[in-house]
Amino acid sequence: MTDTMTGAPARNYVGGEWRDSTAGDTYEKRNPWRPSQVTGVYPASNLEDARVAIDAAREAFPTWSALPAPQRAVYFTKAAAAIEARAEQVAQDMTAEMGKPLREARLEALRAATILRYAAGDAYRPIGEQYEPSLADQRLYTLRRPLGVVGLITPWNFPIAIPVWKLAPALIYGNTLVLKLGYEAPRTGLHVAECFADAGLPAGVLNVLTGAGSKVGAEIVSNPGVRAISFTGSVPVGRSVRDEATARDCRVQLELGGHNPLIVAASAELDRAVEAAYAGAFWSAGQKCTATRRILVEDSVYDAFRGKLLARVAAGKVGDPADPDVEVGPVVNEGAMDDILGAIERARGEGGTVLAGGERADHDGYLVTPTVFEGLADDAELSCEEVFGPVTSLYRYSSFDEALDRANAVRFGLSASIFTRDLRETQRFTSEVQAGIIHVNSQTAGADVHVPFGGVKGSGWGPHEQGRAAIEFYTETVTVYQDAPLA
Ligand code: UN1
Repeated sequence: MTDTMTGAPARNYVGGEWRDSTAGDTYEKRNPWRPSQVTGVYPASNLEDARVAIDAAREAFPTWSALPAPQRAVYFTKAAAAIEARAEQVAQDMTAEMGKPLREARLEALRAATILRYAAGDAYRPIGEQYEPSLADQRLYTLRRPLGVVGLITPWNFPIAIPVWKLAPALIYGNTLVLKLGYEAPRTGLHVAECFADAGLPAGVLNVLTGAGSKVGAEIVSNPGVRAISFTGSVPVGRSVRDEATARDCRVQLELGGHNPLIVAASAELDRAVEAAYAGAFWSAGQKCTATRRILVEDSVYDAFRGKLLARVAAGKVGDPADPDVEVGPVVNEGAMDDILGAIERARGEGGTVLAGGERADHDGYLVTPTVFEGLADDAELSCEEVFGPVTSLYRYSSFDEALDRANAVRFGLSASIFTRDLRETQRFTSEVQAGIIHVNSQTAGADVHVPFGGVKGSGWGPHEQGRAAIEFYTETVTVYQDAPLA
């Protein structure tokens, strides 16, 4: 096994050891901005690797779950400090392996440390409720207990924030786990394993595997030792994980796609709305499930907004994601680029007009230029299906009711945003828009670490993630009737 660009081990972390895949298979990861550059060679883990990792987690569970939570938290604060100390390296590795612009990668690396610090605090929060007993000399209460071994299947697009926002609550409540990293961003996630290893986390509590979801994921889904699975990724894979795992009574949580609307009302602060539209649609090259896919603009300000947005796109800094000024870099790989370019072509065929972008940049990197469509019908593919790239569309509306109906007319419901100064519109939007994450006068993407995150309708399944919501998924509640002995 070779080492990564940064010299850190490129191995699985299982049972407290750095291990190659049992079969010795590897895969090469390349830089999406410089496809000839190999950023690392990683274990192509298989079913057996997943089995060994699950067994290690099972073995570690009794001791870890018996440890008082405040003692578990000590590892979190140490790991958080370790991530902060190497945040710049994490960010640079993230940029090199999956193309997220460095300015966003830096924030994400620090976000991971903040999540760990928040979760450490959960060690001191209640894990049950006390009730009035119906009988004398009785104590009646609930307790939240860990589940056992949990499986985390994570994507490449937030390669440190999402693994950490799943593993932090899982571990603080006393579970042990197997974490499958996104195929396209193994190095970034391995930093987390190294930071916990440096913190002295007991062996087997956290097991981290690289490789393809079709192998590692399949074992996590079918292995009876795994009590719960949290998955973030595509709709078809998520559904098959859910269907297979729930059939064996495994608990499942899914975070899937979105088709997130941004409404710009006549009273909006247009310049702020333009900034939010640009950031929401194009940062991380639109590869966020919270990205802005549709921009609905009220008639009277449509032309003004359109002009300002196109000027902002023209002024945007697009190119090498390692340049800290660059706002939009490449998409993750060639296949993703081809899919996006294919969707753009189909949208043209459906009568859409490209106002900006719409093509591959003149560079070896997999860069699709920030693309704005106009004139697409509400039932066009781009108006309702998630195309995971820097592509958004403008729509004109004439009444608030119409905007809300059209915003809601997709199968997804992850995030939604409105720019308005009108309190009635704000109140109706927050009550009626079908989305789990609602923004007023801010962009559709982004997630604070201490509040719930998750969608409604086709965007998710099971309890939401993060903040106090996470306890729902990673614990089970038992009710205790505790009667005192008679003598
Ligand atoms: C964010 O908007 O900062 O995969 C987080 C995704 C989401 C996370 C979005 N699950 O894009």
